Amino acid sequence: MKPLILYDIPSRLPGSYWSPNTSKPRFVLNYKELPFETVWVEYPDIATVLKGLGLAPKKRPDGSDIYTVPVLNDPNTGALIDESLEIAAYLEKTYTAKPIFPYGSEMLIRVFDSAYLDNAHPIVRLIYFFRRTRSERLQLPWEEFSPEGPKRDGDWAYLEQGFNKGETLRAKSGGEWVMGDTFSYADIIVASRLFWYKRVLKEDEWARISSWNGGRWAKVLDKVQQECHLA
Ligand SMILES: N[C@@H](CCC(=O)N[C@@H](CS)C(=O)NCC(=O)O)C(=O)O
Repeated sequence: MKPLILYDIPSRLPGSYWSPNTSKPRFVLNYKELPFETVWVEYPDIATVLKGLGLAPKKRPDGSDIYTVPVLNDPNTGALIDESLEIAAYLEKTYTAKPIFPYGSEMLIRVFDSAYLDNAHPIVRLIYFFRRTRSERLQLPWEEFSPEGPKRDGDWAYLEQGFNKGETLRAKSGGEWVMGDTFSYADIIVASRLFWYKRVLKEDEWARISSWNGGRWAKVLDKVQQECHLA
């Protein structure tokens, strides 16, 4: 079997990867024990590289073109896929061992993919740190993103509320995973966002998140990383 190719964004952190969207297929590839290589694409080069692969652009809400990673190329089948959820679905259909949509759960997990993040992990300004692109997109000067003081305190409170909602939901699963006793892609969705916080926030900021809900979140991330052989 030829190694699959994952397009991801590099960083200077150990191990390089950090993005929540690209870490989802990375977790799946590792969970399914599929061989793969990474092509690192710097953020400002994403459009050029993906256009070069022959991918069609998607549209931003304002109608302008956007190209996003992750993208997966499978040289064994010729498939070239973007969107983390579609990559997960492709990998599940093509490489059936170690299912990530167990018991016919693909439809439910597709709904969970956006619903959980909207509810339990609101996007907060304090994590938006891509100076140029995010400033342009949100039409906010960088200095006004999350300045220290009442504005940042409000962002933290908003984030904590989201985690509290996540904890209320989690307590209903009846087991250690989202699907009770069965690991699934839903756990990867939860972990990829936690992984992002851990990677991009300052150490004391991640410690603050880790302390919420009885110290739950660092453990959740740890368990998923272990399940995916990434710990
Ligand atoms: N819905 C997409 C979102 C992917 C996404 O937003 N990727 C970001 C990196 S984390 C990106 O490539 N952004 C390019 C840009 O904003 O120009 C997925 O799940 O794959």
